[in-house]
Amino acid sequence: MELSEISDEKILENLTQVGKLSDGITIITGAGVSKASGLNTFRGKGGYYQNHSAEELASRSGFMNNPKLVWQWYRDRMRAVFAAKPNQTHYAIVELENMGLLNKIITQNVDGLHHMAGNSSDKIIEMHGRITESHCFQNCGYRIEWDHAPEHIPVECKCGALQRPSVVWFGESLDPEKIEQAEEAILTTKLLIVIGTSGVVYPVAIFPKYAINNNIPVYEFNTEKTILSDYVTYTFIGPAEITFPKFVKLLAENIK
Ligand code: BV8
Ligand code: ZN
Repeated sequence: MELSEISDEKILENLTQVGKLSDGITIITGAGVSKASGLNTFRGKGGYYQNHSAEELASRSGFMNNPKLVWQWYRDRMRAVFAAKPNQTHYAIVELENMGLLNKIITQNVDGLHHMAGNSSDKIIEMHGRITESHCFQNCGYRIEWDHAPEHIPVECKCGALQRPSVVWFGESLDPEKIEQAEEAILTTKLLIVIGTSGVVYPVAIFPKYAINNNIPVYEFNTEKTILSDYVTYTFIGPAEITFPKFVKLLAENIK
């Protein structure tokens, strides 16, 4: 439903004494948050996975099978990330932190735009790593922090093996510490907000269900309904860069 279709009272009813939400809002972000910064999404119309399957592009077997194809994909994305700037959704999340309402951001995005927008690093859990870093595919220990996209691909490691992007691929486990931090954030939050994610990738896809099962209100911001929409408290349909700043403004006006 449109943000405008719901009365302010209704939107705020789950947020009794908004002022008491201090550090009480946890946010899960996905690729839809960075769309307005010129970065593509993975699924749906025009998404990255339209021409090549996720396994071909974002798995160890896909990399071993065709490292050049995978590095081509990551190099294109790195070029776009280095040119990208945060958008109104990122800045509205910084505003939430400045208002003392932000618990954590659990992001699936690897573009670093939450940091660039100005959120504190200790508020950001990058569940799937960072696209601007790479490390040795054979784990020799050599890592690269990139400030530009690589010219020559596939990128070779000093040890003679290949470098690989420091992101989490399908079939790879996430950093257990990050999972623990995220679970802790969900269970201590008073409101979970899910922005710009199709909600299909685990383990992050579990967290909204955790919240629902623990009677924590979940507000979703997306341009369309998702697999989560039937479970969440409200789904605000529209581009998050428009709808989410409006929501934050409503909160700011109601902080007691
Ligand atoms: C793991 C690399 C343990 C990083 C990616 C069967 C059942 C359940 C689970 C599994 C299963 N089989 C396998 C699994 C596990 C698997 C999984 O979840 N598979 C799913 C797909 C079935 N998960 C894993 O393997 C994870 N590891 O579980 O470890 C393990 C170990 C061994 C074996 C099994 C398990 C690892 C997951 C890491 C995936 N990495 N890519 C990179 O290159 O970035 S996938 C990719 O999807 C990205 O990581 C991305 O972060 C993630 C989520 O995508 P979204 O962010 O949601 O983006 P998407 O395009 O899908 O959606 C965008 C949304 O935005 C849309 O809804 C759109 O409407 C909306 N939108 C667009 N514009 C806007 C907008 N919204 C608002 N405003 C706008 N303007
Ligand atoms: Zn190496």
